[in-house]
Amino acid sequence: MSLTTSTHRLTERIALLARMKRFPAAVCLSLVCLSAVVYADHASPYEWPAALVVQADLDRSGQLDTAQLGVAAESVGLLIKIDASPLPIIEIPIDGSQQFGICPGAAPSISVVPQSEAPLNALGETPRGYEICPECVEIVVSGGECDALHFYWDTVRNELSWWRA
Ligand SMILES: [Ca+2]
Repeated sequence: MSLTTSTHRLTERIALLARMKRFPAAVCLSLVCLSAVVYADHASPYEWPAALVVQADLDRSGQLDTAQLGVAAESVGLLIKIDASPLPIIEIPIDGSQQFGICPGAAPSISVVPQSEAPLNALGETPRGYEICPECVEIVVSGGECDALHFYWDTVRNELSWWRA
């Protein structure tokens, strides 16, 4: 199975799971963590603009982490390095019909924002392992008119997770 095919199937699986109501979003991301392929630099389909890099201490380890957005024709790739160790690239379709996707129509963007009561207000519950503290920040990936995807450090499972409104 090629890298592209493998990743594409994974993306489809994530999208399917994400469409299932009440299915915890974090489970989808766990699948990403378990199954996704880390691209070697030479095999990556993405371009990595220098403007789409942010730094923050996501896991509050005391060491800065990096989040970088790669851009391709039909998807973006989110590469997060926790304390300089890269996690598998998370493929995010540029497709407004998919729950785990961003919309076309505006350049994809990435930013760092404080964690807040936003998920509680939007979802009616606080995602697992989501904390609000002076140092708690999350990564926001957005594009077009869709609600943004928020990636945060799940302090219960000690792994990256995500939510969206
Ligand atoms: Ca860190």
